[in-house]
Amino acid sequence: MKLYAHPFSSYCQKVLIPLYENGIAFELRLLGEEQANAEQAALWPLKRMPVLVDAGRTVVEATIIVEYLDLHHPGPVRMIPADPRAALDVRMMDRFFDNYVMTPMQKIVGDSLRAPEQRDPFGVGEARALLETAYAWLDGVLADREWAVGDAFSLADCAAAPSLFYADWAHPIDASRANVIAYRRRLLARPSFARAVDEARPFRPFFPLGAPDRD
Ligand SMILES: N[C@@H](CCC(=O)N[C@@H](CS)C(=O)NCC(=O)O)C(=O)O
Repeated sequence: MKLYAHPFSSYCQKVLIPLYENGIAFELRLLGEEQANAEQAALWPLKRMPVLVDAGRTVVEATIIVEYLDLHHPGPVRMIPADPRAALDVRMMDRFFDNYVMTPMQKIVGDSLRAPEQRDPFGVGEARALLETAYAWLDGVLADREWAVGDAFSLADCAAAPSLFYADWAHPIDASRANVIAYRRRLLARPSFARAVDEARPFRPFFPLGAPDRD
């Protein structure tokens, strides 16, 4: 199994978590290297990472890769609950983290990489407002939960970990959102995510907004 990825990428970390949770062996094809880039472009012209190749099959989109791993390489930690009703809750929270935390976080980070005359302050303002609303909603949801959906770690937490990790760097979570802050801390303490974060440490100087001296 080959994973085209970069350790500092949030969507790549999302799939590294289940790989590490279940000790699944894979070869990392490090994007940024010329040969790996060329292979990825041939596999997936949209050139988004991560891309998984397994048994001759190309799998794209982080959520689908996590689902694929759960189906074809199941381990002790199941990312999709067996109960379809619980699975629906997990998929709903996965959509929440991708659409309302990861996307606005990427907007803020991406905008800071643009030339000053190409920046989009209106769009960044919208992204910041969306993150505020997302943090507020999530704070209520997490009042009685250890993980994103109940007591079991799942796909939703794979989405939550890198999105909240970087969102807090791009648009800090206010101290009043104590449940979100505590959840982010629990995610950072989870060995699979802690490993992904550690492997990405050498790349922190490349964070365009300046990585804070913590985490
Ligand atoms: N919807 C995709 C998003 C993947 C994505 O945005 N990946 C970023 C890195 S975190 C990327 O490939 N960026 C390179 C680019 O935009 O050219 C997924 O869930 O896998």
